[in-house]
Amino acid sequence: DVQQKFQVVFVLGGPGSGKGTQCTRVKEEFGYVHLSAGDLLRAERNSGSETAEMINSYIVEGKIVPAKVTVELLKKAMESSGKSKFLIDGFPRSKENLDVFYEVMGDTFILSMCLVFDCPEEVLQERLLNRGKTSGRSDDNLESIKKRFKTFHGQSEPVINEFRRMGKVRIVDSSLPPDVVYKKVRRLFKGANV
Ligand code: UP5
Ligand code: MG
Repeated sequence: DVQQKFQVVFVLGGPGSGKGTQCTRVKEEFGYVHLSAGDLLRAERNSGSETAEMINSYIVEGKIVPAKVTVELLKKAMESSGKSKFLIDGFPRSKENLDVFYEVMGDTFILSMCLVFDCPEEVLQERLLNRGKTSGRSDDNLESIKKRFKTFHGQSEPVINEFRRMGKVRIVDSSLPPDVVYKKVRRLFKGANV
């Protein structure tokens, strides 16, 4: 029964493309639960669990944490929320991520759409370096940023292409100011009837 399944929107796009910023607004207006895979991983790292050090080394290197770890965190967060509509931000960012998600979640979810933010790399780099002055994020430095871009092109873009073939992708230009970007985003959520 459709009613009882999780409704999932995957939110993808390059590092600094505005996934978190836009998800916050969608959450407020449309009542979704916002789950940032990166935030969940950073929280897990900070918890000092046995995987903490491993997670941190992947993040600093801009590499993708083994899917099992991320999917378990997402699954736990989805189940414990008691809610049914989710924005999954920054995931899946590799074929392995996607495969393991399907494996673990089975047919408990329906993919509503995959929202993709598109923005030139120079703009992203400037945003991230700027944020790095205050964010405290261990990957907001030029060296890590370059590695994040490389991983995005090599591993995440192929997944976006797969969603495109499935007819699930909605692309939004996120180089414009946040308010302008959100005007386009909200139209997708109104239209998608999700
Ligand atoms: N900003 C936002 N929108 C703007 C706009 N329209 N105009 C001007 N400025 C704008 O925004 C980034 C910055 O830009 C902010 O300062 C913002 O004010 C400004 P934000 O909304 O934070 O963008 P976002 O796309 O969320 O950027 P983020 O840095 O979070 O993206 P990443 O994809 O790089 O980071 P994430 O947290 O998803 O992942 C980090 C790492 O975790 C990965 O590199 C990887 O190592 C690991 N990871 C996994 O291994 N697996 C996962 O599934 C997920 C993460
Ligand atoms: Mg983010």
